[in-house]
Amino acid sequence: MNIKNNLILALDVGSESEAIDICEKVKESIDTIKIGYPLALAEGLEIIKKLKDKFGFKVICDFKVADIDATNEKICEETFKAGADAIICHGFVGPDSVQACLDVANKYEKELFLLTEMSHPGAKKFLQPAADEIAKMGIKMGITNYVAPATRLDRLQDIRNIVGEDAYIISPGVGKQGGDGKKTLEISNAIIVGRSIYEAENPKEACENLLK
Ligand code: U5P
Repeated sequence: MNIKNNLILALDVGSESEAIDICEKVKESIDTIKIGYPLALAEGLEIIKKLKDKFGFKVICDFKVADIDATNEKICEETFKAGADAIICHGFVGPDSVQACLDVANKYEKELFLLTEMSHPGAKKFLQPAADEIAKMGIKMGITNYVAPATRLDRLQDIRNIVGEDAYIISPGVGKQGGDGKKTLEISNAIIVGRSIYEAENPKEACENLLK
């Protein structure tokens, strides 16, 4: 995925009007947004096409898909049908569940991101011990896109070492969660930033400061 300025906006706002307002303010710096449950549950999946049509953005759906294969398939179908360019799935559910997501992404000629280790402190308890194996599974399955944390650069580097330089890694956790954008981009291909942009008094300036 080609992401302008290697910066993805996590648009976790609660309404279409807030979403449009933020997008208007940052559209010069950003061409890729990540939509998760907050906005999708508030406004429905139609919000994907609305934002794509209005701003020409690429949309990554952060639905952290984590069900049995048959259900994952249905979730991915609905998401790509609604216009998503990519979807994020969990890896801990194992290869059959992830393969179902990969098959649907391939069918739509869209992209799948495999979530390895999450960025919050609680991820250390269950997910971190499994994350290297999840990344190895992804490589074995031919997955080229990964999500790995900006909050633990040592772990981000471990995951980079496993998936290799050709893999595309996007990293959440910059700003509010404590991660440093510049250091993260020495390892990752793009950073995901939410609150530090959309909660800022001046989101446009927040974006520009991040890009500096
Ligand atoms: N996100 C994480 N960590 C992960 C995976 C996804 O923070 O391991 C998502 C959050 O759900 C949010 C965004 O949408 O990335 C980070 O937002 P913020 O902390 O910059 O506000």
